[in-house]
Amino acid sequence: MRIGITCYPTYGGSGIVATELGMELAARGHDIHFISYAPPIRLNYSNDRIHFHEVEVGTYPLFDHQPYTLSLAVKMAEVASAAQLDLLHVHYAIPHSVSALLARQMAVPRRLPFITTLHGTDITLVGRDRSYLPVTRFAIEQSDGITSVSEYLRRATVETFGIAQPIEVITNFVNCDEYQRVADPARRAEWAPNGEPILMHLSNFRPVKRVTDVVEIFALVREKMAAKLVMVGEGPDRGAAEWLATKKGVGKDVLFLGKQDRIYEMLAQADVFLLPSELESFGLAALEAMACEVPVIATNVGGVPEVVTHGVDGYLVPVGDLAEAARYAIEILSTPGRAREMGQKARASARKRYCSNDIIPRYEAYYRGVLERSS
Ligand code: GMT
Repeated sequence: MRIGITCYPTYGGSGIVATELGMELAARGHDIHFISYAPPIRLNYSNDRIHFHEVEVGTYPLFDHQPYTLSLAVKMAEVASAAQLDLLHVHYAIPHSVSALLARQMAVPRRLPFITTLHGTDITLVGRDRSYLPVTRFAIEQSDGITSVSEYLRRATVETFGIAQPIEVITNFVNCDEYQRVADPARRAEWAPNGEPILMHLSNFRPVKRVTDVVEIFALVREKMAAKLVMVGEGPDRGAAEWLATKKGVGKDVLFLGKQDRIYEMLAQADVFLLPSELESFGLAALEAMACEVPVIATNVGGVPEVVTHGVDGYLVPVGDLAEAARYAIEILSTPGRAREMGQKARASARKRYCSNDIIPRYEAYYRGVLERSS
């Protein structure tokens, strides 16, 4: 198939899922055309079936805000025609599904079906904003196919938007060959020179991630035992987290690495992964940690309970319950063999349900169904 994929190219779960999906599809022989304003962060061009088309947004003094939605629609229609795309697959409804809807109409008489994959905040936060809700609902309803990354998000979409069309749950996935526990003693020694256990967090440091909670939890752990915290990622709340680490007196035990490539190499060195988010429709970073045999302590929100099984491969706590999260971290880290045992169960669970080898064929089958229905 020839597939156009649109996503946010920046540091965020939806862009990462879209990029990994495109690369996996290319490896399976499909031609993939990414259409966005910049190359997605995890994209590599090792396969010549991968193409990138930049959306250029013209500037004009009249515009305070450039109309990206329109430029994207035009580029989608152009690429669809030039590359003879079979379908468009947009990740994150706002505004991508609106652009795809316009592109489909511009492509007439060619049929250009589009699929919208819902990722989370496009429904749970941004999509609820009344300045976006009606147009987002309209574009989702007009989609030729709708998927969501968790059962929770499917339900939330039906409740918030009253969507009547079927929504297929195709979960997020991880490449189980890349994401493995490969020890890197040199890196561990660099982060934890005295053999301290390593707690880790990975996100885009947006308010919804509650990264200051990560630091608070770590400070409680540090009251009881030696440990290090490795913070991977970048975003608006990084400064607040750094300041809090210093204020709590644990600054020298917290490393902020910023954006990183090959994050599986880092996750594989962690002993506990912390994800105390306000909300997660899925929690991709938790899954990536699990595949690397890292037990996860996360908040009991959204789709996270579909991924992490409390007491088996991690622990779930109420949002803001820092003491409970710290208690679980201390239990895991101070009980001999506990981190390894839970970590192995975490990987087993990830392998059983979320390996890309099993999930990508579900997307392929879904595409085929949409094409059959649209012909
Ligand atoms: O988490 C973010 O802030 C980014 C956001 C996105 O759309 O880029 O992530 C959402 O999509 C991810 C991939 O499907 C999910 O794993 C995240 O749980 C979801 N984030 C939220 O629901 C807050």
